[in-house]
Amino acid sequence: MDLIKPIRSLIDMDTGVIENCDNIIERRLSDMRGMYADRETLRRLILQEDQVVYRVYEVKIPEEEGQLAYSTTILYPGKVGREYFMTKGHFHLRETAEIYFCLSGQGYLLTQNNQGEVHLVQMNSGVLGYIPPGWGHRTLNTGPEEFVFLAAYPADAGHNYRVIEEKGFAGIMVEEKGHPQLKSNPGYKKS
Ligand code: PAN
Ligand code: ZN
Repeated sequence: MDLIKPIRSLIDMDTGVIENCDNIIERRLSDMRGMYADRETLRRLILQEDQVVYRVYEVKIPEEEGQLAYSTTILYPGKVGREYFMTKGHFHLRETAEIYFCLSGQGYLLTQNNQGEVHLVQMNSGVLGYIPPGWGHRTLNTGPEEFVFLAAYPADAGHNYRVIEEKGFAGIMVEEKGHPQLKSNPGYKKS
């Protein structure tokens, strides 16, 4: 294992910005093609303005056993049709757990296991969501402000985006009469 020195990370609880982070990932609407049921609205929104849906601030930690990686995610408010702005979502390559700790805003942690069983965790400031090994995960911003959370996971967990890109999530979150509702995804491809 690399012997690295202890690290001090200063995180702004409102904006999620990690001072002196090593990397910022930016995902725009055009990175979310195929992930929303309302494809036509997504296409129109991309043409209008290819908005940033979320940013991830990362601190560089060696991707090896024993190390703990962490990052913040800032998920902006918005919708594509009736579906809320969300992260792409992924499974980890190794069956490892992860925690999400909400710093500000409100949203949901949507998880799914290999049998297609879906579980929702409602998130607001102070809520910690525990993702057990084997559960795919994505987050959704259902509030009017930025939804900000800290994630921590084994640094050698690896990320698999392909399963969700190809099959989708079994559940989708849509606005109905002003409230978020979990619905089954008509486009979900069971294996
Ligand atoms: C998180 C996510 C982050 C962005 O740090 O990577 O919220 O979501 P996507 O990776 O699905 O685009 C995490 O779960 N890391 O393992
Ligand atoms: Zn993860």
